Amino acid sequence: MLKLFYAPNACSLAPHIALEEAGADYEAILVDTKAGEQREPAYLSVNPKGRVPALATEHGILTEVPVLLGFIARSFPKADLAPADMFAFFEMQSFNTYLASTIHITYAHLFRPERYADSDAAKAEMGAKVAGNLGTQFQLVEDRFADGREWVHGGQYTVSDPYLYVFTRWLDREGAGGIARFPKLAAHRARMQARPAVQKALEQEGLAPV
Ligand SMILES: N[C@@H](CCC(=O)N[C@@H](CS)C(=O)NCC(=O)O)C(=O)O
Repeated sequence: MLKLFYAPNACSLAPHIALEEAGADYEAILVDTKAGEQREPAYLSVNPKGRVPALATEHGILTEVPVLLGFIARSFPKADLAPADMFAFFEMQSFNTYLASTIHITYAHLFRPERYADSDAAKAEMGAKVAGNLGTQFQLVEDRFADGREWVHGGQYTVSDPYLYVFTRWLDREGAGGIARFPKLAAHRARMQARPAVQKALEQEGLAPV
């Protein structure tokens, strides 16, 4: 059985939702990142990077959200969570990688400033840039929806949608700038929260819709 190592409201919520959408048989294992469990030997033996998520599969352990999402989509083809066309599949991977390598890292400057700076002044300066940088980065995503599409890649719901949902949830956090400036992303977030799979994953993580 698949095992997903997750922390509530972390980026691991994306594969958590994807597993629900896929109807997968899986176990969700809580890693208490607030208590530092991700840096303890037991979890480091699962993921030496000391981060969630990790997905234990019959082949071995996978890490990195875009990889988990691609794996889930390919493992449960009947759920139709990724485009069948090869080029469209890699366009989806491109979008997911942008979220991981750019938008997630911008948030890290706000939530984990100690990773990048020591002095309070430097941390504050970095944090003050986050809402503006997220503004530029999310605007590119908002623009995709200008044609009236329902989901990130058009009419097909894919694993990019739960991944985007995680990061639009975080826009409500202090210093992130809010979602009001992105009406189409706000509508996408509401559509996501109407899905039973999303509601189930939120409930399992002890989270409320936003
Ligand atoms: N590049 C990784 C990032 C994973 C990551 O940073 N996870 C965060 C939660 S969203 C985490 O485990 N934070 C705990 C920590 O930094 O100690 C991925 O996309 O999976």
